[in-house]
Amino acid sequence: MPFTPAEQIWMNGELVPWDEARIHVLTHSLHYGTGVFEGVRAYETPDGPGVFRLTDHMERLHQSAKILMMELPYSVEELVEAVKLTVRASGLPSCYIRPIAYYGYGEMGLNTLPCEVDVAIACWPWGAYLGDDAVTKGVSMKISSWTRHDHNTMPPAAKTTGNYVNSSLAKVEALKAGYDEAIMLNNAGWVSECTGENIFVSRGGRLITPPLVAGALEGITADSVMTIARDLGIEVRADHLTRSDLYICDEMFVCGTAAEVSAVNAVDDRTLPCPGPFTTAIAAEYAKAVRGQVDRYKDWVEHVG
Ligand code: PPE
Repeated sequence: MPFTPAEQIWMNGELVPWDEARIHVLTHSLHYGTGVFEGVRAYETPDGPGVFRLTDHMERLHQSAKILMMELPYSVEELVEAVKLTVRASGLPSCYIRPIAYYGYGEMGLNTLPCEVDVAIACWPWGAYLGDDAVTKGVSMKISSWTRHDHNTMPPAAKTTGNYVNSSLAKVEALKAGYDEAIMLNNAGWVSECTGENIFVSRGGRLITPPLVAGALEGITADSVMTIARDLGIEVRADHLTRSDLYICDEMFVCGTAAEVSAVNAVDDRTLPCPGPFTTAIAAEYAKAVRGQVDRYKDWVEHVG
């Protein structure tokens, strides 16, 4: 990831120089994948950087921690303030923000209950996640040979670091095979999500996205997209999708904080119309909403002050 770092990273309540934000090699979560994290974006606005749905992201971090029985040492409000401080201190007009909570140094073994919880927040400029052409030309997808983990193995509702082994396996497989991104099916064969995005398809004039029971993360971007779509007069519903539904859909897009709204031009080499009309309209409205340019969505943007 070639990036220009911010000067400082927030660690356990203090801003420390970027190069000094280090952890011990026996950090518990490094060994067992037991960290929880978020991905958030701040956008440039006339009133300074605005963080998109920051409180919702910090609430989800708390929910991930709760599923893991991890006690976060900071409240949602304190984390919101810490993110704002980190972005302000970076001086960056826009950036990607990575809050992470993890079991630190001092204990080993699978019992996490005695472990100290450390929290860090970093930010850096991060461009188009699936490539600069993702909105206009679209990206290609491969149905992964890897199955999405399910609710009784690695709960998808918890954004744990360990969950992303599954995503990395699928992502690397797709890239090595010449595709841009992977789609994962769950154990029952239903479409769940991509390695780092939720999925939407259009068929018969309405948008369909897999339900959370299919193993998708409850995406904050997906929630914003559903609101935007409905406000644009587009019907949206959650329903199970098969891989064939993806091959024959009228259009498809994926969305996430990092990927924003990215069009899909093919699934397993079956070409799709791209970008479709819903994708174009929703991507344009989303791009305005995150920058505080749409009155009805102004509350989604939390300025860093
Ligand atoms: N599913 C997965 C598996 C996922 O990782 C993300 C976000 C989403 C759906 C969309 O969630 P939301 O951001 O709330 O709309 N993926 C994050 C991590 C990307 C990374 O490479 O790291 C992100 O987009 O920040």
